[in-house]
Amino acid sequence: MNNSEVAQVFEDIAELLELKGDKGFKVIAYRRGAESIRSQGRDIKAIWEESALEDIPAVGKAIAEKTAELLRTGKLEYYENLKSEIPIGLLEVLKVGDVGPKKAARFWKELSITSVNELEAAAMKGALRELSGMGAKSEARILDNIQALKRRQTGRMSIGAALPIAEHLLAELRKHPKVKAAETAGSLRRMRETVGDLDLLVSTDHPDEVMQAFVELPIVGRVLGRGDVKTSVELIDGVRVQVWTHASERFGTALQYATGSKDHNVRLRELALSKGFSLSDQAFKLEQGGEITVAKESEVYEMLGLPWIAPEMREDRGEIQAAQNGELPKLIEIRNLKGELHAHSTWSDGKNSIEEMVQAAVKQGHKYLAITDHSQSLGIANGLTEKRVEQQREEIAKVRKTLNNDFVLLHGTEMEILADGSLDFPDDLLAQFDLVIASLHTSLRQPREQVTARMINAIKNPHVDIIAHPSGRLIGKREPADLDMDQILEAALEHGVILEINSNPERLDLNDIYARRAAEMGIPLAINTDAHRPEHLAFRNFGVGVARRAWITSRQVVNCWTAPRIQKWLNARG
Ligand code: DGT
Ligand code: CA
Ligand code: ZN
Repeated sequence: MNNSEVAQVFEDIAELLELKGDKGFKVIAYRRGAESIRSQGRDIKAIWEESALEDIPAVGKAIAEKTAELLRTGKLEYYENLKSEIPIGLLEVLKVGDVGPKKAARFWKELSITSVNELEAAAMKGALRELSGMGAKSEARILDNIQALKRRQTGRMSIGAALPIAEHLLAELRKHPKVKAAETAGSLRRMRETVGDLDLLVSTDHPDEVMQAFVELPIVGRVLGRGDVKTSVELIDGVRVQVWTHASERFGTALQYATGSKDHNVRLRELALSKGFSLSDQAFKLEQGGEITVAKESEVYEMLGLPWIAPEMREDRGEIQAAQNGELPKLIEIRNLKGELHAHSTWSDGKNSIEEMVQAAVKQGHKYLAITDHSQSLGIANGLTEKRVEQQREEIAKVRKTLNNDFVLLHGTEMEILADGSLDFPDDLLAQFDLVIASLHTSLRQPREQVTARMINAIKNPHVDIIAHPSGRLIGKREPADLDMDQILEAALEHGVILEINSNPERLDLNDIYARRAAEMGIPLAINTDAHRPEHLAFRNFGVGVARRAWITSRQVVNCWTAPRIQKWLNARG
């Protein structure tokens, strides 16, 4: 073990003791000792061999003995004992901003939280605000801090976290009198599921003034680099941002370049060269000298004899060839969506009543909404028993009476596919729902054959209409189930089952790759938000992003159907 590994053990001990409620000199002693060992200019092992551990400042008899035990055996009994008393995952929880040992210990004792993921899940469910001394605000802050921690650890953030930050920065930039236009570029504009850094593009004739104003924004933590065209900063919560400035007459090439992807750009530059241009973020340079600047991005493609290609398609997945052949699909847009087919209410783990969810859907401009609460075996989500399904049907009937003729409320269920492959409700009950979603929430780690067979069994049931979030992944948190997707897609096609693109930015499931394959095969897709509260209905933006990355048109998405068409389709399935 080297100095820093030994020091880490003592730092852990200090934190574990604090979690136990110890806050006296012992905690301080371990911290000081750790710090001192870490900053020794000499190898701790050499000092130990000289029997001189106690000469190290802040290292007394107790720490010296423990250090010796660590160096001799690679282990420390005292440390192992502490770890068996206190879940080690709580040390990660302590890395979340605003969470000290006292709070972490309460989360553990009162809510059985032993890891950052469990803390996040509890915060999302609104469970933290129920603790005394906590509220909705401190709960939201903890969620933000968890995001920041994950960014520090993985270097990438979810698009759901990135987009609001980018929108805030764009709004600030657009307020500046010298800014003519400001747009997002990079992976965010392409709607990738995770984003490394934010790229923002500004059109201005006064780059210095604009950059100066930008780096002075209170949200900017430090400046990493400042150039003529590009400034890189780190925001106070660790998010990295690049701002590029260009004169408006060069904005077209600049936006195209900064949007990427790198691979798409490489292809485009090759195409330009074959036509006698060299293409950069600044201009088209001509072989015989001189340059052509373009203000609009579409003109970049026009110069190369291509129609404009949507940013979501720019991944070098055949889009340039499709553009050359005049075969670009007319991608789905948010305004094409007419309804929501997956939403929860307080009947299971949603936060709002059926009525409130209906109002929210109407406000989104939807023409229909399916309430699809969980089924009985999902106890943690307060799943509905057969009896409660009947009661819910009565409430749905009541709410329907209050609705205008042009809005349709569907009574659905999100039914568990159980670990043994059977379904959570019997067929005669399923037949009484307007819409049946089947999904996996448990035993996702089963071997491939087993978990695939479970899913296929659900697909084969004639009452099942939609498979929700097929892989079960949570981005950066839980790996997808090991499904044999070839088999799943074949089965969905054969049985006419709809596959969902779940729009929650934590899920985005199907992902762009499988969504594209499914659509190409002719499997109908749904873009659903899985809303557990009204604000979640806005997640459809991300689901549409996935669909566009999957080259999907409105004709392939059932949420673009009218309510009567959906109803007719559902009735025909029984
Ligand atoms: P990210 O940030 O990792 O999520 O991914 P991007 O795509 O935003 O990539 P980033 O931030 O490294 O660069 C922004 C854009 O700049 C990228 O989409 C295309 C362009 N770019 C960066 N490096 C190169 C390069 O070496 N060649 C070309 N042609 N374009 C580049
Ligand atoms: Ca980027
Ligand atoms: Zn759901």
